[in-house]
Amino acid sequence: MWRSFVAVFLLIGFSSCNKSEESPKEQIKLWYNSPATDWESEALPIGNGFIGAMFFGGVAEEQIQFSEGTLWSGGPGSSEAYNFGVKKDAWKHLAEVRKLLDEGKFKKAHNIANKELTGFNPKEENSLGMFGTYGGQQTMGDLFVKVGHESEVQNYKRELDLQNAEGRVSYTVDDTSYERTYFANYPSKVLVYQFKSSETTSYVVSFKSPHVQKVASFENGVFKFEGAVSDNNMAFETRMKFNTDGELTFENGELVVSDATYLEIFHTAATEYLNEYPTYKGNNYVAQNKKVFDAIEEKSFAALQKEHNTDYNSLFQRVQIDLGENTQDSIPTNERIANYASGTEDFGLEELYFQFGRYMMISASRPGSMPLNLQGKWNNSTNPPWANDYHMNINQQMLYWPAEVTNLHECHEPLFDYMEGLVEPGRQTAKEFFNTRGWVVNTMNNPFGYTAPGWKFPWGFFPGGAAWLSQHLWEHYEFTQDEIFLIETAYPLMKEAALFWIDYLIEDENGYLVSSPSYSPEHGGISKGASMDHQIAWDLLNNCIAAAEVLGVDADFKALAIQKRDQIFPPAIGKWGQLQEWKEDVDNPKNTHRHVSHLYAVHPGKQITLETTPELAKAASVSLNARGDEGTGWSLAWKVNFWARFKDGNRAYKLYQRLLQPASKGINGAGKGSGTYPNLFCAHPPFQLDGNMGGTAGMAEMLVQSHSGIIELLPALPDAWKNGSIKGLKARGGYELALEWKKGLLVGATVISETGKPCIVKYEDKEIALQPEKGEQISLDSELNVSKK
Ligand code: FUC
Repeated sequence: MWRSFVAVFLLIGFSSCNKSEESPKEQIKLWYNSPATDWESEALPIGNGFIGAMFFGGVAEEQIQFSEGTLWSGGPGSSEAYNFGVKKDAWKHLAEVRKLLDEGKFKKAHNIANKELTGFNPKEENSLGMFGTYGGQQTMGDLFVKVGHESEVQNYKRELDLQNAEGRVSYTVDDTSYERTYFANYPSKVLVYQFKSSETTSYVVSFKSPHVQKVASFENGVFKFEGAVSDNNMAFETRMKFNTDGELTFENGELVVSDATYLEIFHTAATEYLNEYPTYKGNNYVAQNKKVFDAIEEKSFAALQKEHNTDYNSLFQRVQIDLGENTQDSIPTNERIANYASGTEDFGLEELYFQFGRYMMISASRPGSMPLNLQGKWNNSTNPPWANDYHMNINQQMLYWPAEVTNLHECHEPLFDYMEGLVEPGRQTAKEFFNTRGWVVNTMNNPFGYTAPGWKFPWGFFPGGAAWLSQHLWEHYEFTQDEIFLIETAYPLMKEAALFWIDYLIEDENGYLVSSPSYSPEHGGISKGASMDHQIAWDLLNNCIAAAEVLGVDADFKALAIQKRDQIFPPAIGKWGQLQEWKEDVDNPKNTHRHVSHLYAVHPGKQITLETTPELAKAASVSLNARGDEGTGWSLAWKVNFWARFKDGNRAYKLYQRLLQPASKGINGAGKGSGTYPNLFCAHPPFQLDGNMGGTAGMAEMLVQSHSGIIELLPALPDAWKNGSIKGLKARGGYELALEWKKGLLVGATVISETGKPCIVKYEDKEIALQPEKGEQISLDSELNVSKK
């Protein structure tokens, strides 16, 4: 048996083995010595959870583009025909499709499914964008600030400081120095932009929006723009308050500021959107903005900056990472990325990438906000790629992979709020398309309750969406041990998502439960058993069973869930030793498709582990090898996580390095090549934040794993990370960890227990069982002996 316990019962003790606690990295910055010319790959992001803004740092003219997460085209206001994609009684075609699949008539089955089991999207009704009444997330507009000086500058620097969550631009013209500071304050719900100069300067400020202008005014130092999205009439307002020692005049829609040594702009925005089915409107956005501005009436730039820094650092500083000598900080980030690709060792860049993911999470997902979407909250388009929506067949979940393990559990909340809003429309989808109980969502989801399958079967039909999302509920509980959350929020949603699977799975000829019809995400064709569906259903039922046990409720449901879980068609090994993607053994060993859905059981699931199911794990690695080491941004990031779970640190690191490879822009700015843009945005291409988040999570997965119920230290440490430390990562069961390693070996670790539950800590072949008190900190040495009580 691989488990050999060294049981130790402990009292209190504290010592941090982590040197980075005493000497935090001086520089956690992205920086450049020229302004951005391209939004997607060069401009830098700030955000306060609600609003995401990108600044270019232009010298003669600054451009600050922004979008607010709720501003969308499409939905109920865009057409009377909008009905959440639901086709009434579509389920009546299920029996025929299932029969055809049983008879092996896949083409016929596909044709019916593609016609009848896809969502309704009356595109012709819509004038904006390619997604019809489904809509798309919208930019709100751009703020332009013309600066009255020569454009010949010296000492130009543009930076994003992740320690303070501040953007800065600085340069000199002749003997005058210019400095700008930008930050996005969550508690006060404002973005703040400050322009300073050592001599007086003039500015011309204008605002442009692609949306319908209803009212634009300037009164008492406040500019207000009220507008509406043209197709659905969704109303919004953005406000800016100006504070300066110069003179302010408003002419021809522009604000002229003269003789100023400083200009400060306090900026907010809101829309009438409400996450309430079925109308999704009713927020008093004008009153909301007024309240925000009333509350900052007495707050100075410095006070807002301090408030922001305190708020941000209460989250950001929880994790510190040190992967080795950091020698490249003095080189601009774009050059660092290029140098890294040509072999320069740059642990600082890797740390920066890790922390950038956390920065983006804090900047775009805070309680009360919409959840992260494909681009976080950063979108400069009215017709963004994939509608900049909530994609549930990998992307949305990946966006939140780092939330718990990197100690940002509060940032997970917007996803749960959004999920609660999906339940009612998701029940309709379950009823009309599948004739089941429960709630379900498919691949594409907007903020207007679109939970139906997408309008084409191969990419749109994915009933696993709600169950996969439900994993996040359970994980949040596992990491935080928050039983109130489990009782009030997580369990009801999980259970209802499970009801869908209990009803949808059907018995095959051998008595196994299978998902029919099903489609392995975006990788065809139609099947009577896509492995991912089975693994997701297994995971959800398994988590429901665990939740019912923790809560001591629902004995009957628990018994049913156990029976159903164990009857699901199990992961199968196919003819070339691969883990089968479908119940049918038809995997093509030459296929390198980006989705590796049948490995869900390895990550983010836990049905397959090296220790508990070694043969399946081997088969999964055969499949992963066949898929190769290339892929789109998020695909590369997923592979980092897979190899980490296979405890192959060097392979995970290889994929991670591939993720950081410079992504160039193709002709006319179209994306070309996956990897990382100069602004650290992950290129699918185009920019998708999921790859960033998957990369950050993958790094954590290389250093700590706890999915198997054991806290494993350095499970997949690559040879390249010889000496390092990390402090603040979380483990399931309610633990916070610090660890240090030298020459590739653990030097020591600290385990802080938040709840006082016993745990097992593992390093290589050593294990120790700990019984900490609540709040206790236990230090372990390299042999896992307790070194400090
Ligand atoms: C999934 C992927 C695509 C893209 C889209 C947003 O459907 O298959 O590659 O990332 O989401």
